[in-house]
Amino acid sequence: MTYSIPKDFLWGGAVAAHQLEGAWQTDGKGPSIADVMTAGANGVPRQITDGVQPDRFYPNHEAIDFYHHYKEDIKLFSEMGFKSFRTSIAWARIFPQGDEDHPNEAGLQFYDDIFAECHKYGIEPVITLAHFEIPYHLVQKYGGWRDRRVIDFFIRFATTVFKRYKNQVKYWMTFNEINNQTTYTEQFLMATDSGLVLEPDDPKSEALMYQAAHYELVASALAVKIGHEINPDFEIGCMLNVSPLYPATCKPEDNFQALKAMQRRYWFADVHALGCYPRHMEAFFQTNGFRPDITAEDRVVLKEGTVDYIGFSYYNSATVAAQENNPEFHFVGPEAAQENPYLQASDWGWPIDPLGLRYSLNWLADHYHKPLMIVENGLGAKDEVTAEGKIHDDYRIAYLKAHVQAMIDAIEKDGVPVIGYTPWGCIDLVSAGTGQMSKRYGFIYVDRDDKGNGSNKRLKKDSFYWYQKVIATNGKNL
Ligand code: BGP
Repeated sequence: MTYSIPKDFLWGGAVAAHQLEGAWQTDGKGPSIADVMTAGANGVPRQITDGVQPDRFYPNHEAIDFYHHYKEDIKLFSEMGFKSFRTSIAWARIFPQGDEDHPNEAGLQFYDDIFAECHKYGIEPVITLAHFEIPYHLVQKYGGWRDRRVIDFFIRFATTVFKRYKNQVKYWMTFNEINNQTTYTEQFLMATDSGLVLEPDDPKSEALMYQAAHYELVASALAVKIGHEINPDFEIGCMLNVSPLYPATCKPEDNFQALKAMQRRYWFADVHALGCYPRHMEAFFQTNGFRPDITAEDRVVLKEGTVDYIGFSYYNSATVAAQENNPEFHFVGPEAAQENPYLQASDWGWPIDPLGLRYSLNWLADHYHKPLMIVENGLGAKDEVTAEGKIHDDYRIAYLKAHVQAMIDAIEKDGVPVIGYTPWGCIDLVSAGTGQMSKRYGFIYVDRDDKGNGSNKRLKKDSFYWYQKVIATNGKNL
């Protein structure tokens, strides 16, 4: 057995429907939760408005208009040598309201066209079913994932697309960064994941988040089971946001805090990959008086629908310390993070830690014994276009180079089974966190600003040529 990058490694790039497609009302699409999210500005976070307000700006409505540029964009991906392209299907294109009986044919046709275009260049689509999107009608009428009936609507959607794209798509993922949704404190982020529009200081919020997460986990397991019945060759994974949690010091209390924080961040993977809740979470529900509706049938479903692989995003690590006055408080969200003096951070304060990627790959391989796919990684940065129309993004190349090297070390030196690498925002798109265009990740620059002005012209950055070389040499030439 040799440990090296496999010949059929899925080098590619990743995006999500609402962050690039635009065309929010085209060909029968219904509004999704992303369509009522404003852009953030000058430290003011994004907001969820009550429906679309005529005087507000909604960056996802037009995004980078991939809906009308997809041929040009997929051609550029093929020029870089992509073997895979990760995107999501906008649920509200297929079921505009979410709870109707019949799908929207024009929405289905759009993804037929996307997948055909990918296959024309030998690019394997990797598809997320729910990437921070739920039809807005399901949020208004049912309160999002707090309602068990949403499982049925999701399964109708998943079954429809599994059958339709049975021969076009092999790799699927159920819910994007599912583990982030019980850690958010910002209203819009909780809403994008689960369609729960919660007030952060509502005492019921936390219990509701766990309830919604449980329904999503059941929906995910059911989807895995049904997907395998429709096509036994499907590879259906979960998707986690991974950010290893380091102790701030070697003090036992800080180490214990880091251990608890890892448990609290990654228990979703236990449910997805091992088919049951870990004991520490059952105990956590008990201690906190949460009584989520988890039936005996649900537990059977979770066991029967374990995932084939673990997809995950990796951007940074985080550091935690025990709270002296509150030893049983365990870090779950960014509010308890400590600064790590050994790491530099991005312009948005995300610590840059390539070794943390190797750490995460090892940790996930040890715990779950499943193939792993890095489905997001990258540096959000402000880019400048020179008078000659060039973008010299050496900072992005440096970030990606170090992370690809860490991945190669994990494969070659640690024997971790990694099947693909799809860096985030392979073409500039609307940032999920800020709603702005100026936090750019792409190999391809898009001429569009934070207010939605610009020609939408695509330009190749220096990183475009760098990544082309990496793929052509299967990671040998970084
Ligand atoms: C992940 C999401 C993506 C993406 C990325 C970068 O959490 O899955 O949708 O947006 O992070 O985050 P941001 O856009 O906030 O920089």
